[in-house]
Formats: sequence, C-alpha cells, structure tokens
Amino acid sequence: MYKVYGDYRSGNCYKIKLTLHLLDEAYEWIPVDIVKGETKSPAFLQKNPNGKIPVLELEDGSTLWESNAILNFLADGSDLLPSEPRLRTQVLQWQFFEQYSHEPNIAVARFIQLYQGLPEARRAEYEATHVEGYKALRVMEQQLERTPYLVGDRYSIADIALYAYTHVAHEGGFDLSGFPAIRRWIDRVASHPRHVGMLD
Ligand SMILES: N[C@@H](CCC(=O)N[C@@H](CS)C(=O)NCC(=O)O)C(=O)O
Repeated sequence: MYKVYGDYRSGNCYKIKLTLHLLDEAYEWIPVDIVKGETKSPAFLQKNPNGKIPVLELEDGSTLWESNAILNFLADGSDLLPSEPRLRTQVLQWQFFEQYSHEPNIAVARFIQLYQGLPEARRAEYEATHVEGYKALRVMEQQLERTPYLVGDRYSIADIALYAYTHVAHEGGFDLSGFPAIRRWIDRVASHPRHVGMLD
C-alpha cells in the first residue's frame, strides 16, 4: 500500500489524495506538520532531500516527491493521463504552468492569509501575488471558455493539478466572480462520482 506524507490543508498534498481516490487506490496518510518544521528532520530528509511535502512512499520503501511528478506516476495507464503524445504534453504544459505561474501566487497568497493571518510585513508580497495570480486565472479562464476540461473534453491530472489551489483561491483573497468558466469547471470537477474534498 502507498504511504502519503502530507498535510490535508495543502493543495499540493490534496492533489495526491484526490488522484488516489479517483483511481480507487488504497493508501496510508502520514500527517506532517510543516509549521513545526517536521519536513526538515533528518528522517524526513531521507525521504525528500528538498524537505517538502507531499512525498509518496512505495511498497519497497522508495520515495517520489514533487506533486505533479507523483500525479504522472499514479495516473500512468489510466483515463486520467492520455497516452497520445500531443495530449500528454498538454497535460504537462498545464502542470508546468501550475508550478511556475499559478501555485507561486495563489498558494502563496493563501499561505500568507490563512496560515499567517496576513502580517503587515508580507502585505506587499501578498499584493504582488494577486497581480500575477489573476493573470494565471485569466489564462485558465480563456481555455475553459473553449473546452470543459483543461485538455479537451476529458478530465485529466492537469485538472487535478490546477483544481487543488484554484478551488480554495478565495482563502488567499481571490475573487472568482469574474471567472464564470472557472467556476463551472470547479463544479464539474467536484461532481465526479469518486471526488473527495480537501478536508473530507
Ligand atoms: N513543488 C513542490 C512544492 C511542495 C511544497 O511547497 N510543499 C509545501 C507544503 S504545500 C512544504 O512542504 N513546505 C514546507 C517547507 O518548504 O519547509 C510540489 O509540487 O510538491
């Protein structure tokens, strides 16, 4: 059985949980408290030398880290990851976009607001994440006006990667009322019969 080292409130960790549920895979969840510095212990650094969650541990004790890489491992051969090279590359395209243009803004704003209570010392950074975060949301909105999912008409791990922090973007102060296609997509993703919520 897989072991997942994670924090339920983390979108990066939620990506793994949601994928495992959609694939009906059994797993053990091992809570890791980043605020207490548990990702920096020598034992944890053996699992991920970069000191971050999520980490997926396989039955033989080997580990995989970086959330979107783990999604590609778990979804390989399933309906959540197309095998056709152009579609598969589009999945990766959205996942790289998530890590470079979306998560560093939307997840960071959420961290500053939800975990840290919006301290004055981080206010300028928080506002900068809003400028860049709204740009990322506009890119998603344009795609979702054209297609029901990020890669055409099929739910894939591209949607999981971007759903994780988009559906809780309001917790970072983002207002999605001007993004109707994103809001419809959030409902579409959540209506999957095997869907599980972040805190379920
Ligand atoms: N690019 C990484 C980011 C992982 C990440 O930033 N994890 C956060 C929690 S969401 C963490 O472990 N932070 C603790 C730290 O950096 O010390 C991924 O997608 O897995």
